[in-house]
Amino acid sequence: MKKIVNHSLLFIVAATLLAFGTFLSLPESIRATSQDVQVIEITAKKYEYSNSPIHVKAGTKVQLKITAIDHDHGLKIGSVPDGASSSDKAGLVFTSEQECWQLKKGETTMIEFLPQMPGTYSFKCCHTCGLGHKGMKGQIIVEP
Ligand SMILES: [Cu+2]
Repeated sequence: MKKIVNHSLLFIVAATLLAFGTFLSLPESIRATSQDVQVIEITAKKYEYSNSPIHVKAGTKVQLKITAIDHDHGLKIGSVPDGASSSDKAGLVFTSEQECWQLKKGETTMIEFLPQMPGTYSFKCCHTCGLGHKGMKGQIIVEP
């Protein structure tokens, strides 16, 4: 009789662990709520953006907060990954798309977007800021 009790206890424990394991193995996109936001803070200065390349996950909204430290700068980024045609489906969906975001010295500018398609998205400075302006670039890498 005692053996049967032990067996059923073991079964309950195993079933509980199995249920818990199933929950943990659900893809993150199902467990995560749509309220999740990836907040990324970087700086812009002559002639670089900090923390580039910036890694983000597809499917979760991004708030990119950029502070221009030493000078006015800019940021220009396309909505399609590098190598894609500009008429292709957008991989980054901006809350308020702009041709060139102006980054004012000493101010923090927030750029919000939903990364929908994995890939590399290069950006560059679009506000003439000095001799090294043309080389002021960065990358956002959207991971699956
Ligand atoms: Cu510049």
